[in-house]
Amino acid sequence: MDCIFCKIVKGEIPSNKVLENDKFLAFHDINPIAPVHVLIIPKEHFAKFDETPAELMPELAEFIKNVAKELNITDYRLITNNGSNAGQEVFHLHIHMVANPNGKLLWPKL
Ligand code: IU
Repeated sequence: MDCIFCKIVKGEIPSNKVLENDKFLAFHDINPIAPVHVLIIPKEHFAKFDETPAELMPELAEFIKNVAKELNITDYRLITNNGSNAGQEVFHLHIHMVANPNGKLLWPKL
């Protein structure tokens, strides 16, 4: 499958990794919109949020919390764009984690 995030998972395209386990990967967005902008993805390909099994969500939530710990941030915003009209451009589920460790997060939307 010609999916850029699957290629990142396989290591065929380099990424600036934050955290990884057997099921999930977090890496810095190449085009950050905030001082911290990390993408969190399942290693398995699901095109978007509503195609992702609900059973995966508890583990995904735990992983997201561990990413915040790894980044040493407590305040952050999570966003997933579900579908092109919502702004989704890469069709492999990803959760945006955006934060400003030095103050208020001034970016209202992606
Ligand atoms: P979106 O929710 O699908 O619009 O977000 C896609 C994000 O993936 C966007 O913020 C891009 O900057 C980011 N990205 C990336 O980090 N590395 C890539 O190789 C590609 C996109 I293509």
